[in-house]
Amino acid sequence: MSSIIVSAEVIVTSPSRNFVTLKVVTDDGVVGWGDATLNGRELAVASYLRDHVAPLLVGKDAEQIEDTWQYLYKGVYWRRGPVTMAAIGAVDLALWDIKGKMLNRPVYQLLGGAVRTGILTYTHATGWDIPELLDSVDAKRELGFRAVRAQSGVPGLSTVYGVHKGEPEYEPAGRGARPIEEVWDTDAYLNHAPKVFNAVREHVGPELKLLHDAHHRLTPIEAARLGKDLEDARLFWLEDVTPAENQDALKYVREHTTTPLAIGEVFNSIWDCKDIIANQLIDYIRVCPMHSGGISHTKKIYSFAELYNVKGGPHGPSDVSPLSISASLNLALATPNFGAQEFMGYAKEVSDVFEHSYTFEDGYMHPGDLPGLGVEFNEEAAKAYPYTPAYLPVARTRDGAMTNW
Ligand code: KDG
Ligand code: MG
Repeated sequence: MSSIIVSAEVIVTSPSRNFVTLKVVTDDGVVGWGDATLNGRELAVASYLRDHVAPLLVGKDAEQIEDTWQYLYKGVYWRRGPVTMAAIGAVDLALWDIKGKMLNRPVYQLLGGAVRTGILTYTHATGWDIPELLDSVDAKRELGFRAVRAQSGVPGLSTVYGVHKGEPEYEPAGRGARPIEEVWDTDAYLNHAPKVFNAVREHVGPELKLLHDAHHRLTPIEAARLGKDLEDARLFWLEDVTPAENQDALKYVREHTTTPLAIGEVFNSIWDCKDIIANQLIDYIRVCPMHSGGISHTKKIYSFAELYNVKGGPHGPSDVSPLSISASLNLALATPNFGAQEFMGYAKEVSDVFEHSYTFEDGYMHPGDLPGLGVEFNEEAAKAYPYTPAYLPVARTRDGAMTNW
């Protein structure tokens, strides 16, 4: 069987939100799909792939996944960064999809086979006030989730990351030519969050795994205080307590709290997280396989993390496509040091365009047993949803200064 790449095409579509998809075809007609969605900067990755990567792929052997990875990483000279690594990630996903289809095996079998029967999965609960949040947590438990991320409104703020505005699923990116501006108040948040989590823990009892995302907004000492104040609620993890670029910041947080820490959804490579892993400053590494160079590179990050008792806890927002979710699940199923997969779910139109084989049952996801990644992109259905500009919000403190959203 021959596997020479004859075409690589980029498709941007917007079934409820924007997704960038890479289609790679071999001379034997095997089609591999990769996700390349970078929320709010979709067209940058689309151009990178279309203008600079696709022409290099044509003529290469699709079976040489690692060599292609090295070619695109080392060959670019300008290494790393979200755009480059998402583009390499998309190629990597497509090539694993092709290899699985050629060998008639799901990707997790090619990664060493399953080490567990299912993947613990958490989803999001949101509420403007505590009663609304408790209802939302109950609704997620009724769906079967054993792990739930809770985000609540903050008194005095009219918008808060993670709290929805009426739509069934939380979607922060707003369609339009400019990002919306939000106001943020750290003191109000820090005063309120412990009350929220004490109420949630009291309501759900000891077993439900609870998570929370501080979304990069705190200084190290504020983060340490939050970690301490949430200890009674026994979180599964507290996420992104400080901005991720400063890996040393977590040293101060770690010294003050036993609340488990997770970070890394904005990391793109092992170089971004090697120190916090080796210094055991986190418990879960949040890299999304597509954003961090694909299955091939994320597997290396997980293996490195295994040495230090750090587990995978990948980013799985609705702003990466089901192809990324499936890649993540295939890798998770074959990874011994794995914690939990994030899964927000999608609007109905997304499933029309991305036909997927992964399943959720009783708190656990499974990638399914179709050959490859188990997700087929429906090109006809996608045509009904043209790209629409959309941006993540930006945030300012009460005095008008820009802050982290
Ligand atoms: O595009 C940005 C979102 O993916 C991010 O805000 C979601 O923090 C997030 C999470 O943990 O899902
Ligand atoms: Mg997050």
